[in-house]
Amino acid sequence: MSAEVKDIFSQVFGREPDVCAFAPGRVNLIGEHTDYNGGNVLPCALNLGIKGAARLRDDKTIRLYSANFPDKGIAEISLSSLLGGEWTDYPLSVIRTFAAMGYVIDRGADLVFSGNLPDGSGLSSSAALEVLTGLLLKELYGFSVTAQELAVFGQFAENRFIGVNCGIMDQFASAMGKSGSAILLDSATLDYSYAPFPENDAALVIVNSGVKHSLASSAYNDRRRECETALADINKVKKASSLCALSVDEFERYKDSIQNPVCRKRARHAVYENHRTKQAADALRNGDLTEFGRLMRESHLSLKDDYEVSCAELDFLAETAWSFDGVYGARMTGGGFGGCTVNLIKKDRLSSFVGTVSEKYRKKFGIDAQIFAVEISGGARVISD
Ligand code: GAF
Repeated sequence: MSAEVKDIFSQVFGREPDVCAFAPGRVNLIGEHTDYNGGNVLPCALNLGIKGAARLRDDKTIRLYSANFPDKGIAEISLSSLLGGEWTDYPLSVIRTFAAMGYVIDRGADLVFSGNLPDGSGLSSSAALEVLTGLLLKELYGFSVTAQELAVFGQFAENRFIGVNCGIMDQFASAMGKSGSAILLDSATLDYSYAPFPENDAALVIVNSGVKHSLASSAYNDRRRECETALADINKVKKASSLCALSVDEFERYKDSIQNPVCRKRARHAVYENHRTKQAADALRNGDLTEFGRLMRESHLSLKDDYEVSCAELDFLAETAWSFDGVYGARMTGGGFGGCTVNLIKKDRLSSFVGTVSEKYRKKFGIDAQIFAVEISGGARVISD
């Protein structure tokens, strides 16, 4: 975000915006593929994300511009259609969601976006764009909407209009993040609490593998289906509202009712990962980073072996981190099949870690990994520029 979004808006639309806002991307510390299984997640909002600026119009036209896709120019869409294409589907889906929820949008608007999340890195640029659009609409039209509702609307937009069957984690982290803290969210109830991150003791480091395998979205939906099949089988012998409503002991008792061994593995990941996530939140609150790191490693191995959403690049990055003196823990983060690893590192080992991992990764895959320490930011908010 080199130029401020307010200036970009003025350059593009020749007028000052009425409102500017920011919505962060997220990194998930632990609790992967649990949010659509009724389980817990532990993400953090990042200091990286998307800024937006908006102004009401007197007609019924929506105009959208992204500084990240300048070649696409300004998209102009009528309020009566709200159909776009490519990146514009995200903000338009959120407008459609507000309409579906009964909010009256009868005047057009100009909106500009500018983000600094690395492309295709799995740090939730889509969720940030959805939450940001929701916040801009709230401010522009004076809607009474809570931050939590912005998350729910973002997920609704993605599920209903974009067609991605994601859980609530990414939108919730973007809307509800708290500076310096991870969020422990129970996706079944939306109960949440914050767990302070020990910023004095550890650096939170993201390594972007630079790969995104094409399997990612189809495999995501496959995993959801496999978990649903596992739950249906379990329910023949034990009533459970979701896989993560089962304790580890209950799962072990009833797991043989899951007919398909692949579905059984998927369910095992969900149940154990949910358990690990609660343990990890306790470890974080107790300042036990060694235990936290152990759980991160178990999480990665479970995602690799039981859930099968890792890939050679992520495994290599995680294994390289595990063998590095000064790393508490490391794991793939997000949906998988590429994207990033998240690493918890002793602060004084950061520069040596960057050098070692870059060199080894380049040697093995011929790719320059992007490695950056991040700060944990607050959730979506109105900004001055
Ligand atoms: C993606 C989804 F959008 C989230 O809801 C979550 O399921 C995650 O993959 C896996 O934990 O980011």
